[in-house]
Amino acid sequence: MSTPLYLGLDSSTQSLKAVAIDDRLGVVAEFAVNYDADLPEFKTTGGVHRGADGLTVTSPPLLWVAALDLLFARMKEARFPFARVVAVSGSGQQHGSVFFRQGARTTLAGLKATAPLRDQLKDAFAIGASPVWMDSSTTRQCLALETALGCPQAVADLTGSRAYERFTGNQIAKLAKAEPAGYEATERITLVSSFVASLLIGDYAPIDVSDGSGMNLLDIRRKAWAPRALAATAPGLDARLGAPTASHATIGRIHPYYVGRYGFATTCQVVAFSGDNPCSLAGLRLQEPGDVAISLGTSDTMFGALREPRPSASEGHIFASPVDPDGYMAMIVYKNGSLTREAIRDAVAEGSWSRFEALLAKGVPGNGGSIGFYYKEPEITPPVLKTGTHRFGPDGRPCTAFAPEAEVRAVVEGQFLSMRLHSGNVGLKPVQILATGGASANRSILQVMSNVFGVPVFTATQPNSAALGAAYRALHGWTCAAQGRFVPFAEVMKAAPPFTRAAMPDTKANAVYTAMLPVYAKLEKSIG
Ligand code: XUL
Repeated sequence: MSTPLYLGLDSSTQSLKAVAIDDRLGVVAEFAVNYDADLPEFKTTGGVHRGADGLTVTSPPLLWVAALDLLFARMKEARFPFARVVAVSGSGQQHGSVFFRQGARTTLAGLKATAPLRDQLKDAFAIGASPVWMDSSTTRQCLALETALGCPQAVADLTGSRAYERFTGNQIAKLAKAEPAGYEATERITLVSSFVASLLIGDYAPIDVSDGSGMNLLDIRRKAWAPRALAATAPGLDARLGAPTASHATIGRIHPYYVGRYGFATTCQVVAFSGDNPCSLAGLRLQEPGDVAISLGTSDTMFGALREPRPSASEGHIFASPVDPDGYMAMIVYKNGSLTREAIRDAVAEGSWSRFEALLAKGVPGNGGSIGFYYKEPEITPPVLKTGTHRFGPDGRPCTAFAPEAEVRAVVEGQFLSMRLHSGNVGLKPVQILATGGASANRSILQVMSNVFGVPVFTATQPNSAALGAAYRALHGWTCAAQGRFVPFAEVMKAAPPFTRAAMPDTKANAVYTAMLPVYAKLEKSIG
């Protein structure tokens, strides 16, 4: 008999991807649909529509519906063996929401394989424009939630994050007021993740606790909706959200629509979908506290597994873990990542990475006491609205310029010192770091990372970590269901290939950074 396959979908901002793995965790197939290019009739740019106010950002949910059929059609054309898929799970861009109209549940249940999903679901939405994570139009609602619960830290203590504009509760609060008829007609609100899961099972799929932590509505300790947050958000919300589920739960079998149209097996299980960041945590196999990833991309992100939640009003987010019902994950996002490093490279290293590395090698760990803060973009961590560069000499006094080698070292060291400082504040204590994203190809940058944190740094080469994580989670959920118990994620991941070691810490350099950290923290405060 042919071996079983596990399918992971990733409904991201710009595309829908699929990654299939076998039971030895090898990737056997990858497919993608790009929204702008492949479904131009929805007229999206980067998968979204931007409002005239510059703050509102939405996507049509019917686009995500059409993309699912297109993706499966492409897979069918390529003779993808749907019949071998024993479990599917998925990832969705976090925070986005879909408003199903009354009666949509019946429509979902009655899907017919003879017509495309988009024809059958065109009237299923009470609100036609789904807010997505890029939306920042809900500052008023955020303030209202923080006032209702007491203060930003009180919201963080309860829900894992202070009130953020993109978080779903605040988006719902806005729409309930702005589109009362639409809200009134709404039977179920899903996240993007549980929306795609709903399409697959032909029923309203529950929101999993991990993606649900990005709503400012979930009590992250009880892993249930927080009544006080619901009450401060919109009337009748509890019934519209349905009960949240554990992330590894099997939520149903695939609907006959997919059996008839694409050849899935009737027994194919659907495991709860989750958010893209939680799925990336799974894709990078970060399951033990101390397992941390740093993604060096356009914006830098640091996330990792945690035992105890320690939410902060000014630093990042705490989500329930997607792979461990007793665990948590922390995520810290930086706006100034690669673009800022590149700006320094262009300014002092003639636009060349090898020149940049040579300059970095010229200096010493700790930069002789010179410290720089480079806010090319308004920064998220710590919150700094005013862009600009702040340089401090070894005496702690501001200075206007550094020599090229000090400038290069200051930007790299500063970014990692900031990560060490702020991740420490939310309880992340790296034991090892997995570096991903474009800039992780740069060995000298990884060496500084290793020295600042004092831990080994590894690299992961598999792109699409969210889709891969969804496939891993399909296998994990399926294994738990098959064994009738919670099987630790690590046990299921045993066959995965090891990551490549890229840097080992230099103890002396690490001691220099440890001594530098309080100085860095003080200077950061002075400019914030
Ligand atoms: C996380 C966030 C984004 C989205 C889209 O809080 O807003 O990372 O998940 O990728």
